Amino acid sequence: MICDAVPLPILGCDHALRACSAWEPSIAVAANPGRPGEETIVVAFIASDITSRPWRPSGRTNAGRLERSAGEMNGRSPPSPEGPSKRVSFAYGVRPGPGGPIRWSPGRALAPCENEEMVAAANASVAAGPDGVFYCAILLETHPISVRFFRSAYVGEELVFNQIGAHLAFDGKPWIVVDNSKGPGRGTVYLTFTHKEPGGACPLCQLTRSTDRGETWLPPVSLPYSLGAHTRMAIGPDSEVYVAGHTCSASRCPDGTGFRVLKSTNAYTREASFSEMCTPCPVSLGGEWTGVANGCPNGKNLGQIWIACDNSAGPFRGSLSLACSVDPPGADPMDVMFAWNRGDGSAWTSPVRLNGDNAEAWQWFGTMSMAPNGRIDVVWNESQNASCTTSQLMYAYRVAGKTSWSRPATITNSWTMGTGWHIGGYYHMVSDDAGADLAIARVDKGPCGVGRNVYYLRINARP
Ligand SMILES: [Ca+2]
Ligand SMILES: [Ca+2]
Repeated sequence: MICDAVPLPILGCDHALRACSAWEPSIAVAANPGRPGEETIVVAFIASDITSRPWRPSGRTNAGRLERSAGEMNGRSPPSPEGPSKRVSFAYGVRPGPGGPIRWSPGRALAPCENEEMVAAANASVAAGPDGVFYCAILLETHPISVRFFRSAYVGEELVFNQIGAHLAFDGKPWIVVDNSKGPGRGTVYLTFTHKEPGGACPLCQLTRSTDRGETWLPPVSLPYSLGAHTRMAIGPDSEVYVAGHTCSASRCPDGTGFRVLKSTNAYTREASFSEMCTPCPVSLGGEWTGVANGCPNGKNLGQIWIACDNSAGPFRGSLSLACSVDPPGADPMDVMFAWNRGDGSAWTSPVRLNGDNAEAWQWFGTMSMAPNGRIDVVWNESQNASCTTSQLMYAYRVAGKTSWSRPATITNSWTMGTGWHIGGYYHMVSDDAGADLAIARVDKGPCGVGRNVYYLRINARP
């Protein structure tokens, strides 16, 4: 089973600039309300109009950290004198019906754009609402760092994003989801972000939400624990909101380290309150979350936690699933692990390893999504050699109503990562009952030579 990886068209602000490289994609899919049966797929990503600057390992520091090369900006550093090195752009595809051929179009860059201040944009998060409208949140590396929020509209045949409201004074990677359930919070847009006090060691996770499609935002709620910049959310069938994350290192945070899951039944109201959803706490995924890997295989980020809630009418309705690439005990540096909870307050299952591994290989960028019928899809990059320079994409699934997993399948050919490259912090996948839409980045030959490029893949579920 090898999927075709479709390179996505990338344009700059004025439809004239061709971006040289793109990475860290986010994907969303929605039915087109005006055209029955037709779907729109949006992939937003970081793009650069200049040649990619790979990450450069600076040697083994005691923290294993990597420093960026001169052309790449640290999150709080001023823009480089050559102008913005990064912007957020998008591409969109129209699928006429299930299984139909997708017609891709380049979208205009969202930010920064022509005649704007010289800032860089990073970390796009895109999601679709029940009315077929897409939302996109973007971290802007201004001073101070802020978030912009965009809403889609069709202008003639072209899909565009328009900025809604003022810059949000948030200073960490945003992630958004929309409540597509039939519960009382349907249509609410949720946004998590991290906030770090000046001089503070520990990033705090906050959540805000909009009940008017991004026009206004309710006051942010500070979430318990020091969940870092890698939180993800899931919506339950009755508009419950779940937030999964990982507390930062035990030495820096009073809460200790580990995976946490929080639940709110009233997050769409001003009274939003969250409680723990973990028995025991923290939740075990059979290893440690690892953010830094000494340049192997992806510069620094190796993935993050994903959470999904079963919204099907099946026997597992309301159940929760967690998946993440973690470092298991022993010499093996990374596996993709999964744990499951019935959503009724009972204990999480023991973690399950989804990959096979006879060679202590890296299974990184573990990415999970759940179909409306309850099927769970997980993909990951699997390195095939100790130097981590070559990876291929793997896929496993759990059919609705079952607790056993498929054997892993290879779904792309190998690609060479190369030393020093960084393709962002995650992949992103959206599942439907017939398969999954997946956006990835990898390093290969692009319009300006070897660099980072984004691709779309369709995974068809086994009947
Ligand atoms: Ca290990
Ligand atoms: Ca492994």
